[in-house]
Amino acid sequence: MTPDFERMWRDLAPVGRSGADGGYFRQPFGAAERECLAWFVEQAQARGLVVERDRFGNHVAWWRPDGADGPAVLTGSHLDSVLDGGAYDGPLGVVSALAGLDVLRDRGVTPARPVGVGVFLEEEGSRFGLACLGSRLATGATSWATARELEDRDGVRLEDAMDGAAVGETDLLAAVGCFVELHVEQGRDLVDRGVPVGAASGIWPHGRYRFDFTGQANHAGTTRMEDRRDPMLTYAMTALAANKQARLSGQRATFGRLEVRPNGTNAVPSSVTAWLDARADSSEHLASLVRGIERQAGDRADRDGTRLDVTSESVSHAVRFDEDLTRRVVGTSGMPVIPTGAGHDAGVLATAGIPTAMLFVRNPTGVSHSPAEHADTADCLAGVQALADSLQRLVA
Ligand code: HGY
Ligand code: MN
Ligand code: MN
Repeated sequence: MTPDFERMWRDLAPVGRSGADGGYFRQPFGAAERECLAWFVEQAQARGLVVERDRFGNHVAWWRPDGADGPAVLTGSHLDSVLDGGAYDGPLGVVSALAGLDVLRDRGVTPARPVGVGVFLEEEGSRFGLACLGSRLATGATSWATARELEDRDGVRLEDAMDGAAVGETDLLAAVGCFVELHVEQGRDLVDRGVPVGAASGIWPHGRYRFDFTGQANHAGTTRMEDRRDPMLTYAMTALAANKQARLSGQRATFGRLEVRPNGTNAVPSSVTAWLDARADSSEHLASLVRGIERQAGDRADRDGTRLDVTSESVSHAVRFDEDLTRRVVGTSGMPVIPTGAGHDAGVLATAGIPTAMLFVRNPTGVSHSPAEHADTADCLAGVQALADSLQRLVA
């Protein structure tokens, strides 16, 4: 079977997309993501792969040729998206993995080890707030007791959102010896180097922190400025402080999500909740960045007569990918090995002790978590070949 990457890509592209060139909305246990998973199962079964699912909704499609044994080689990625996301973040790794197996078959390769194509649940954490939720559950990094209580923006608990009927007990990763995830690059490193494919050296530590600013609701017209306890003001100064702290220290800080109560035009808000996404090139720098932002937010809250509460919702530690595995993935390709500030399931599996490596495909826009995210077909096909080359070395 020829690597029909382009047909698979065309089939998947419209699912969960708003309009012909809009962004994607593929939230876990939502209609679009369910449709993507059904598509994945169909593609896997068309290739004679055996699809297994764990109790959380993670899937692995297994290729177990007769006689294949020993630690399995896993590849794959995720199918969920951020709100109004791009087409490639996640799905490129899944489609390329299926196409990569087609290439191996085309080359007459019969793996000596089992080969799996994985699809992890809620990698973005954009519904339940915890990044890489599925792979954290699959590796035990997060317990089910903790995760089941997570709620989405409508107060729906994770346990209630899951279609319990399909809940199984499979420990999908028990037999996995290594994991190679292909992903669209979320930046311009490969573009600036003029190369289509690269490998990852590691992932920056990063975290998500909920800032609750509580003030006093009041009338927008009759309340003098000096009499206000306005949480929106404290939030606004905190957002500016976070931006300045990140710039000065060469790190990353983003407030991209905000909830205002009661969110009325003619009322001083009673409270504002804002989520900080902070990333840094080391755990120490991350901790000091967040501490600095918290301190400035607290000082401002004292001045504004508002109250500040900060909750750490999701922390991902620094990841260095397995150097020996990365060497085998790179082979004689000469591809560059580059760091990333984006989190991935590969980071969770690496942290769980599974030797892990990543391949990146050039993104000419350098933009991600946006409909502008892109990868040229030629580069995607180069990624498929690079993944097939890596897998071929690993399954021998
Ligand atoms: O947020 C991230 O870094 C990843 O795209 N989930
Ligand atoms: Mn991703
Ligand atoms: Mn992402």
